[in-house]
Amino acid sequence: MKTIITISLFFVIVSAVVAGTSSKKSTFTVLGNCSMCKERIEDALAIDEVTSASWNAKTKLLTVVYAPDKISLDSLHQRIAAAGHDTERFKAPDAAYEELPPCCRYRK
Ligand SMILES: [Cu+2]
Repeated sequence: MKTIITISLFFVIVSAVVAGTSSKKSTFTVLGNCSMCKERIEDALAIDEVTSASWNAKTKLLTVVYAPDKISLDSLHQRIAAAGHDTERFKAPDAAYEELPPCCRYRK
């Protein structure tokens, strides 16, 4: 009986810990050109709510691991757009785009 209580208590604690640190992985397209873009895009997601962010200049794909209970996926898209890079959901404001160095301008 004592063992059963101990085991169930263990599972309650484990599930509480897992729930508290829930993270989600998302991959989506972000427009950009070079390694400077990579730095800018990843810097835009250098926040506590994001565990990791990695953008590939060749595939234009960004993979991000974040805490969905703390920040929405839309907010992540918006942060990137505000830095000057179009995402699948949000277009960068013209003012932000104009601030990009010439080598980073991806709109033809
Ligand atoms: Cu660039």
